[in-house]
Amino acid sequence: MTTSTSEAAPQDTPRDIALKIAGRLPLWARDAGFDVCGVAALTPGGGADESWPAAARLARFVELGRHGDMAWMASTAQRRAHPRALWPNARSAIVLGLNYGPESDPLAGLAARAQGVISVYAQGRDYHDLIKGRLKALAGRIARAGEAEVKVFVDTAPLMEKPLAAAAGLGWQGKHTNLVSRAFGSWLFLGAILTDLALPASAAETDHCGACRACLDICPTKAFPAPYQLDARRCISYLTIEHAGPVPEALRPALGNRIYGCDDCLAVCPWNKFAQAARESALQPRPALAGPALEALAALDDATFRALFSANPVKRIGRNRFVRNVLYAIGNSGLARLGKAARGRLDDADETVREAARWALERIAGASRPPKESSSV
Ligand code: B12
Ligand code: SF4
Ligand code: SF4
Repeated sequence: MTTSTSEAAPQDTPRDIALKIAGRLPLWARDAGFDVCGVAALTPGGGADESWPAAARLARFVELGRHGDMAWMASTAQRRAHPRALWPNARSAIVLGLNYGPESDPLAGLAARAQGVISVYAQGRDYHDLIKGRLKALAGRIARAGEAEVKVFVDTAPLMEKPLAAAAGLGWQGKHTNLVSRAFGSWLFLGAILTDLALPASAAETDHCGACRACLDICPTKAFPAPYQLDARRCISYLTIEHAGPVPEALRPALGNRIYGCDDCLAVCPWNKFAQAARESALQPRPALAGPALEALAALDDATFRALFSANPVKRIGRNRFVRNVLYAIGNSGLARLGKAARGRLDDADETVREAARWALERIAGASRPPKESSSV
C-alpha cells in the first residue's frame, strides 16, 4: 500500500520522519485497538536481522518432523525463515499485541466431564478478522505519514510472529514457546506490519522464566521434548485443530474434555498474575461456547455446526473433525449416560467419526467394568 499524502514537514529528512512516526506509534496503536506495540529492526546489525537464531530453529523443527501434517510449514519454511525472505525491502517490523485474557480460570472446566472445553482464544469472535482490520487501519496511517510501503500479517502468513514480537520488546518466548509479557502474561494475540521505513527499534525483552517449569510439567501429552521446544505432533492444540483423521489412540485419553485447542501451559504461567481480562468486547466468550454440553455437540450436523460457530475460529475445522473431538471427550468422560450420544454416531457418514464413536463406547464400557484383580508376585 502506498499513498501520496504525508504528514511530514518539507524540511524533514527520512530520519526525522521515522522518529516522528516512532513517537506516535504507541498512541496510534492504541487508537487502532491494540494493547501493546513495538518495533524490530530487520536490516543487518538490527535486533532481528537475517542472522537471528529463529531461522535455524525453524529448520530443525521441520527437519525433525515436529510440524506433523502441517505441510504448509515445510513448504513455506524458506520464506518463513526471516521477514526479508518474504519481502526483501522490509526494514522494520511493527509488532502489535491484543490482550485476550480470560475473566476466570480457563482450566476450571476440565473437571466438568459432561461438558466440552473450547480454548479461551476460540470462545468469542475470530481474532484473525478483528486484528486484520485493525492492522490495515494502523498500516494506512503509517503509510500516509511516511509515504512508505507497508504489508500486514496475522497468523496465517509465513512470518514467525513470536521471535519478531520478542525482538520488538513485547515479551520473551517462554519455555512453552509462546510469547510471555510482563503486563499481559501468556494472553496476547500477535499481528505484524512490515514496512520499508527504517524505524528506531524498541529494546528487546529478556527471558524471565528463571527456574520455573510449570508449563512443561502440566502438559497432559508431554509435548515439550525440551524447554523452549514443542513437538506439535503431541500438542492437543494441534491434535484437535490441525490434525485430520483419527488421533493416535495412545494420546486420546490425555485430551480429556478439550474439544478445541488447549490452554494448560498458558494458564499456569505465573506471569499471568499481572494480566487483566480482555477489554475487547468481541473477544468475550459466547455463553453457548463456555462449557457446552457434549451430548448436544455430538448431534451437530453440517448446518447446525456452521450456525453455532459462525464468525468463530472453530468453524475452520469443519463439522466432522469437531464431532470427532467431541466423541473422544465423551469416551474420556466415562459417563454411561453419554453413551446414547455416541451410539447415535455409529452410522455417521464420516469414517473417522464412526471410529471415534466406537472408541468412545468401548471406553465408557471400560470405565464401568470393575478393575481386574492384580496378582502379586
Ligand atoms: C504453527 C502454529 C501452531 C502449531 C505449532 C506451535 C508452535 N509452538 O510452533 C500448533 C497448532 C501446535 C499451535 C498451537 C497453539 N498456538 Co499457534 N501458531 C502457529 C503459527 C502459525 C506458527 C508458529 C511457528 O512458527 N512455529 C514454528 C516453531 C519452530 O517456531 P516457534 O514456536 O517460534 O519456536 C521457537 C522456539 O521453539 C524457540 N527455540 C527453539 N529452541 C530453543 C532453544 C532455546 C535455548 C531458546 C531460548 C528458544 C528455542 O525458537 C523457535 C523460533 O523462534 C503462529 C503464527 C505465526 N505466523 O507465527 C501461531 C501462534 C504461535 N499460535 C498462537 C496461539 C495462541 C496458540 C495456542 C495457545 C492456541 C490454543 N490455545 O490452543 C497453542 C499453544 C501451543 C504451544 N505451547 O505452542 C499465537 C501465540 C501468541 C503468543 N502470545 O505467543 C500465535 C502467534 C498466533 C497469533 N497471531 O497470535 N500453534
Ligand atoms: S497447549 Fe496443551 S498439549 Fe499443547 S503444549 Fe500446551 S499444555 Fe501441552
Ligand atoms: S510457566 Fe514458567 S517456564 Fe513456562 S513460560 Fe511461564 S514463566 Fe516460563
